[in-house]
Amino acid sequence: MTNETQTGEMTDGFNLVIDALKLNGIDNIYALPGIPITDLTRKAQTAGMRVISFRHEQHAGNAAAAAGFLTQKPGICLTVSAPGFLNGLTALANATTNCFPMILISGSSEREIVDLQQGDYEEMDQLAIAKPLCKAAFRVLHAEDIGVGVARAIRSALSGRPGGVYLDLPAKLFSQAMDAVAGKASLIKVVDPAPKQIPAPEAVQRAVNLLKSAKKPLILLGKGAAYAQCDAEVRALVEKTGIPYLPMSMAKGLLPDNHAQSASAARSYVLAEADVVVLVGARLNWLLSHGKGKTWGSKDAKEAGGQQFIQIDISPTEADSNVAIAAPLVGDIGSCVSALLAGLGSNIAKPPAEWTGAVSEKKDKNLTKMAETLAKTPSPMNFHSALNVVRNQIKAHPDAVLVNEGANTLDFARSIVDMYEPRKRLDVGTWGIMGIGMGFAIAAAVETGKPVIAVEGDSAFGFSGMEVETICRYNLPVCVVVFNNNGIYRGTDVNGSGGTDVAPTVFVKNARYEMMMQAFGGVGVVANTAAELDKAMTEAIASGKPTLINAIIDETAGTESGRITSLNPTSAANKK
Ligand code: ADP
Ligand code: TPW
Ligand code: MG
Repeated sequence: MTNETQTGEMTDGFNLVIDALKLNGIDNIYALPGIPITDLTRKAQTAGMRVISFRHEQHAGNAAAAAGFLTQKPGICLTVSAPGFLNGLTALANATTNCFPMILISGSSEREIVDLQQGDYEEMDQLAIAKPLCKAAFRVLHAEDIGVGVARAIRSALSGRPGGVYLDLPAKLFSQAMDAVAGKASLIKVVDPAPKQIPAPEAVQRAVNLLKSAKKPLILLGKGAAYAQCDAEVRALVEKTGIPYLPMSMAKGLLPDNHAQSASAARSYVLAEADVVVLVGARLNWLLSHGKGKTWGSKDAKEAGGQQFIQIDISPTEADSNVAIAAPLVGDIGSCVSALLAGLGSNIAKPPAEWTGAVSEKKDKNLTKMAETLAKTPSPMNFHSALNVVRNQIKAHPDAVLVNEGANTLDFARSIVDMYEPRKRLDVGTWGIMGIGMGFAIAAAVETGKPVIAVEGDSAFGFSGMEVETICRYNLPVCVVVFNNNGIYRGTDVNGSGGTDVAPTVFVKNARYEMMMQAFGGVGVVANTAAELDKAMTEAIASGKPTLINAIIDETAGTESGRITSLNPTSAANKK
C-alpha cells in the first residue's frame, strides 16, 4: 500500500462497476432493475450512462447483442438473479451463435447459501449454467477485482471471434467498500481489445494462386464482414477484381444491393456454377446448405473440376467445418482482404466475360420478373405488394435501419428490400430466432440515432411486443410494421379434429395491433392498401414518433415455414 491510498475517501462495488465500464468507453446499459442491481441502474444513470430499462430481459439482451454488432463495443445487458438471468440467457446464447460481442451482467445470490443449496432468494448457480452457452464466464467476489473482471469480460467478448460473455456479480460485492484511490488504480482500460491478425504470407499466396486460376469466381460476404467495419477494403476487393458477389442477409448493403456486380438475383445460379468461392466472414452452415448438396456444384461445375473455397475468417477452426477449404486465410477481414488484394497485384485480370455475362443475363431475367410481381397492387395486400412499399421507403431513406423477423415476412423482405449502406439490416441471424424484433430496434435507435423500421410477422412481433412501451417511454424513432396475416405462415389452417379450438398456427382474426402502440401514447395506424402503408410509413419517418402500422396481408398468401419448408420433418423433401 502506498500513501496515495490513505485519502480516507471510499468507493464501493457499485461505483467500481460503473467506473470500469465508463473507463472502457461503454455508455449504454440495457437493463431490467430489481434486487440486487436496482441501485446499480440508478447510480449508472446518475453517473451519466444511458440506462434503457426493458419489460423483459430477453429483449434487453437482444438489444445489447445488436449494440455489440453495430458498434464493435460489447453491448451490456444487466439483469437480476435466477429468473432475470435465465431470461437474458437466450439472448446471450444467440449473440454467441451470431458472433456478436455482448456481456450479460447478472446479480447473484449469496455464494455460501447457493453452494450449500440452502434456498436463498433467487438461488441459482448462474456461472455454471452460463458457461456452456457463451464464450467465457467470470465471477468477481472482491471489489478490488472488479477492474480485472470487467477487462477480462471485454477482451473475451471482442477478441478473435466475437461472442457473448457472462459476468456474475454477487449481491454482496456491490456494497463492499474500499479506498477510492486504490479502487481507481485497480481499474483497467483495455488496450487493443481486438488486435489485428495478419494472415501468413504463404496462406495469402495460396489463396491468390487459387483465385487467379478461377474461371467462374464468386465472392460471398457474410455478417462477419459487416461487423468488421472494413467497408472500403471489402468494396475494393469486389470492384478491383470484378468478381460477382453475393451478400448474406446481414451483409446486404456492404455494397449497395443495386451494385452492378451483385449476384443476389442470380443466387441459385452462381452457387451452383462458381468454381472458386471466396467466403468473407460467412460460415458454410445451414444458411449456405453446408457448402454441398443440390444447392452447390451443378453437373457442369462438377465436370469442370468441382468447386473450391477460399475462406477468410478470424477463427482458425472454422475451415473444413463442412467441406474442405482449399485456401484458408486466418485473420481479421480488413487485414486478409488487403493482403489478398496486394497479392493479386496492380493489374488484376477481370473474370472471363462468359461468366460475368451469364450471371448478368440470369440476374436481369429474374429482376424483370420481380419488377412485374412488385408492380401489382392486389387487394388485400400480399407480401410482395406490401414489401414493395418498404423497398421504396428504404430507397428514399437509405440511412434507416431495417429490423426484420418472421417467416414469409422475413424471407420475402430479404430478397425484395434492397439495402444501400453497411450494417443497416438486423435480422433473425444464424438461428433464425423469433423475438429479436423490438430489442434490436431499440438498440438500433439508441446506438445510431437513425430512423428504424421493424418489419415484423404478426407471430414474430408477439415475442417482444410489450417493448412498444419501452419504445414510447424513450420516444425512439421506431416504425413497427406488423405484417398481419392472422397467424404463423398463414391464417387459414384448420383444426384437424374438427373441435372448436383454432389450429395451432392461427391467431385472433383482424387483431388490432396498432392499438398496442396507441396504449402507450404512440401512433397506431391500420394499412389496408399499399398507398395507406406508404403514407403511414412516410409520416412515421418524418415525425420520428413511435409508430405501429398494422398492415393487413392476405391470410392465404404465405407458404409453410416461408422459404425453409424443406427443413420441416413432414415436408415432401424429407419423406422417403
Ligand atoms: P452469415 O450468417 O452472414 O453467413 P456467419 O455468422 O455465419 O455469417 O459468419 C460470420 C463469420 O465471421 C464467423 O465465422 C466469424 O468468426 C467471422 N468474423 C467475425 N468477425 C470477424 C473479423 N473481424 N475478421 C474475420 N472474421 C470475422
Ligand atoms: C424462438 C419457429 C419460425 S417463423 C415463426 C415461428 C414461430 C413465425 C412465423 O409467423 P409470422 O410470419 O412471424 O407471422 P409469416 O409472415 O410467415 O406469417 N420460436 C423461436 N424461434 C423460432 N424460429 C420459432 C419459434 C418460427
Ligand atoms: Mg404471420
